[in-house]
Amino acid sequence: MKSNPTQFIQRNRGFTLVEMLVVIAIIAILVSITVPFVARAMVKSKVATARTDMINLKGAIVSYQNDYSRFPSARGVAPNLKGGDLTFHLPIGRKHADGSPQDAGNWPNPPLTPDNNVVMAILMAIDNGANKNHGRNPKKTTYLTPNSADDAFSAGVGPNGVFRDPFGNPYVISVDLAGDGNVADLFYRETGVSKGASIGLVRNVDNKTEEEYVLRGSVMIWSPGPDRQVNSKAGALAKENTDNILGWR
Ligand SMILES: [Ca+2]
Ligand SMILES: [Ca+2]
Repeated sequence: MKSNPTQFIQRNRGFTLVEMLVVIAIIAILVSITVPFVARAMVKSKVATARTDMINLKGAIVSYQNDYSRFPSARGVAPNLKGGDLTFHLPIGRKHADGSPQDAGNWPNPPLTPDNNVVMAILMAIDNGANKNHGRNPKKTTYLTPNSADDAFSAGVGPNGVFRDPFGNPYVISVDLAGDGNVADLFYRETGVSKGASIGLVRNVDNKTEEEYVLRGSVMIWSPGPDRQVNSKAGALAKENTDNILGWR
């Protein structure tokens, strides 16, 4: 059977310029819808990873405490909270590896806190720093095996032993060094941060001299979240603190 020459020409004429433009426009619209969705999903996934890290890290600290009847800290370390508790790696007064400040509130005379690599060396049974000669973990028990990172920006334990979340924030850790069943964190204890904010903290009624907010428990772990910043002059649920990732919530 012979084919009709007119039909043949019509079937193979290709796309017109207008048809091509319509297709391109549709693809552009689909991409513009999809990209923010994918970006949000990626942030959500990183937050979930940070939460898992915090659960594992807290579990490791509690296991260490059960074995050694102390928290993983340097020998004879002084508490950096008046109530006797200890915070590691407070972002206040610190900068990220790229030089960007971690506190948008610019707290004057920020308190000094040890890096979280003290805790990590002990929990990972690494012969270094506070755990030199395995002094703080003589049984050499490995309590935690996090991923390692090649730089000071990526998720995992970096070259200097600091444990960071998927946004590049070092995990902030506070422990109930005083052993009174409440743990205070140098940032979240602050009235200006936690008063009136529903973030699972309670006023410490044992502190008669000043108002402070604490967690009932022994360990607090948190991170500044996707924006990689905190604001020491804002409430816990405001400004740069809104996206902070709180391991106890
Ligand atoms: Ca305490
Ligand atoms: Ca934040």
